Amino acid sequence: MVSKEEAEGIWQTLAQQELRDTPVDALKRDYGGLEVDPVYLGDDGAIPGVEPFTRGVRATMYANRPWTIRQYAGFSTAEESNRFYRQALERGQKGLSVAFDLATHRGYDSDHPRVVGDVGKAGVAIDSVEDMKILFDGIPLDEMSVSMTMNGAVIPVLAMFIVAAEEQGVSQDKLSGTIQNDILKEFMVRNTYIYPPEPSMRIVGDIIAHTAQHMPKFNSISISGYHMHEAGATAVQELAYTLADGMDYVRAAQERGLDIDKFAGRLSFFFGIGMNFFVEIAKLRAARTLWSRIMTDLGAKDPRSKMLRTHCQTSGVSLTEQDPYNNVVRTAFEAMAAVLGGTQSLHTNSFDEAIALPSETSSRIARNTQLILQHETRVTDVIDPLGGSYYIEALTEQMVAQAEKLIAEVETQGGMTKAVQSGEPKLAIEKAAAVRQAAIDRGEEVIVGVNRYRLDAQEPIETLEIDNAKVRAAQIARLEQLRNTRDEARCQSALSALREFAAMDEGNLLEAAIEAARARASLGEISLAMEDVFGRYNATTRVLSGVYASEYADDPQFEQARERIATFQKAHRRPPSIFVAKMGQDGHDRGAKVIATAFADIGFDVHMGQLFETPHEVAAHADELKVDAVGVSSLAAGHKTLVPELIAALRERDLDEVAVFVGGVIPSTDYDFLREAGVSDIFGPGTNVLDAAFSVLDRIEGKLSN
Ligand code: SCD
Repeated sequence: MVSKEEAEGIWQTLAQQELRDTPVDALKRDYGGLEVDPVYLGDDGAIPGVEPFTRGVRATMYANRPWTIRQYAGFSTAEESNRFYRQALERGQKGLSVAFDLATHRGYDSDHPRVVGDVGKAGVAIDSVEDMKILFDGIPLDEMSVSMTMNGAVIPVLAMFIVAAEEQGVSQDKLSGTIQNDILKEFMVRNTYIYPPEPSMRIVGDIIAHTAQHMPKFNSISISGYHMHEAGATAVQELAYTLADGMDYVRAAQERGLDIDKFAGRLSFFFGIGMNFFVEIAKLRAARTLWSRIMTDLGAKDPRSKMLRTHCQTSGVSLTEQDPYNNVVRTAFEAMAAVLGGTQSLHTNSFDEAIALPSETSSRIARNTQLILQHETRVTDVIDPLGGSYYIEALTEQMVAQAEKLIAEVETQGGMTKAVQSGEPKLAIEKAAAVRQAAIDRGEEVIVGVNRYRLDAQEPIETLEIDNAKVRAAQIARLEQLRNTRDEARCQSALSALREFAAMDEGNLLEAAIEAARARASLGEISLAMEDVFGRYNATTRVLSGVYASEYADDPQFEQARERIATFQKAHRRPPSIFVAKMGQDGHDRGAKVIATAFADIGFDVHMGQLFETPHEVAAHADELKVDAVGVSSLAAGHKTLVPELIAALRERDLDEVAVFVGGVIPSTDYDFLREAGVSDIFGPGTNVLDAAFSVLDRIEGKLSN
């Protein structure tokens, strides 16, 4: 153990290296006579910038360079998104983070029939390198670091980014940024996979190998707990499963013969930050501590290989539709936790995200939340200000110990690639989500404006709406032009080469795709060339049972719901039945799973559909299963296209008596539209599950008695 004086010396040396020509003393602050040092050290040997990096990955942290304000954004067309990015950069944002639409995520061009409701919604539509060039027009890619949230169609997207930069005159070795490229968590929670787990892991490896050799400033992966957090994982689950994912990626790269110290310095992380303030701070500290240990065990020698550098995003699920301005406050506290936890980069959610896509005003407030933290609160002056707090240190230690235990469990299953195939981590997260939902519904966990202090009436707020039919038409026109003007023979031969690489299990898929992107192959074509060999993955949907019932044992309202089901059963000689559907490319299934689990426990006959179905497929299931109701869960803004199509498809089959319900992220301004289209009831975020169950029962009984 180093003494306090020795720690001081070590820190001074490191800090001076980071500060280069600026003297360390320049970091001291004087708050009107109160003298403040940049760091406070104890005799526990914990030093910022020193392994295991519990107190931060840099000695000087924000005192020298604040975290990157990196707002995740993208919508509609490349032109629209480019305009938005340029404006955000002028107004204080520091790095870019591209949100792609779900069609792009799942490897479909905008003209594909399965993506009619998804184009340009929840992200920007990118079909080819031409779109990618427009997206970054006027943004120098040798200066701006760009994060791209892409996992499924990661090969065509990264290839197109590299080619767009190349045609901007920027070679790939100069590119800085991050590609998410974290497929394991997609199988666990986010669901934007394309291929089965094994070829998907090969793709991850190909990207790590390529970037390690050709793109030294580019982070090859963003190992993400955020989506687990959003799916309802506990902090320990998020921490453990994320690090376990990281271990599998490291081993996959090592198995290809890569030297750990050649690629590990460019692995990065991504965590969600929720409302449990100190737990979230401790989570980041525990993550750094554990990763450093894990990497040492995996053979890393270079300290940079052992640094857990992370992006954070404030929690989407903590936002409420009710009394939405409360979300500004929630986001500010979460952002503060991310910063006190030592994040490298941060996205703050817009307050209207539980309702719709962020508007210009809400985006500005979200960005300003970080600017205020950086410029007004002085939290950047002192490095790891909570280090040494009895509480924080104890929480950190406890989280390290619990996460270690969970990681060991995954390891006994043979690592995360195997564990995700068994479905165990996914079920564990779903169970945690159901338990939490029950605690909220019972009022044990207070959500201000939702289950307490609720407003009598709420003013609608301005929201952003995308005319996706217009975006789709523009994309289709550009695709046609691309296909009519390219050198078809060159394009087809590049695609054949890619297909062959995939089939032979050798050669780097990214390198083959770069050539295809240069030859103007579209995203869908590049993706399909690999799908021809790997196939498209269909996950089997499993629904938990018993969790909700055990949380609700003896609850009078729950009992009342069960009694009504029993009465229904007596009258109709069967329970009421519901088909829970996910349509389009929206893979967020937490809400759908919570409803399916809870309704089954109440006594409904619940059928859970597969992900990514078309309205016609859902109508066919409803017909076959003879259900009383269809519950649609929509979180990616496709509801105005997909729900009317579903109702039309049900009518075509003479299923007018089937009641349709919609839940998820639905702006209240769309409620009338949906009701007029024939929807029986709409359940926004924060709806009490039992209230929803009563409404569904009322409508079903109403329809049956007509
Ligand atoms: C930093 N630097 C310092 C320093 N601090 N140098 C001296 N002193 C200090 N105190 C240096 C770093 O070493 C680095 O240089 C450079 O400054 C930039 O700092 P950084 O810390 O690396 O920051 P950044 O470039 O922003 O990178 C942060 C990550 C990166 C490493 C975390 O991976 C990243 O930006 N990730 C963002 C991921 C993202 O946006 N995801 C969105 C996901 P060198 O590089 O030379 O060392 C959205 C999503 O999924 C939404 C949900 C959904 O869609 O479902």
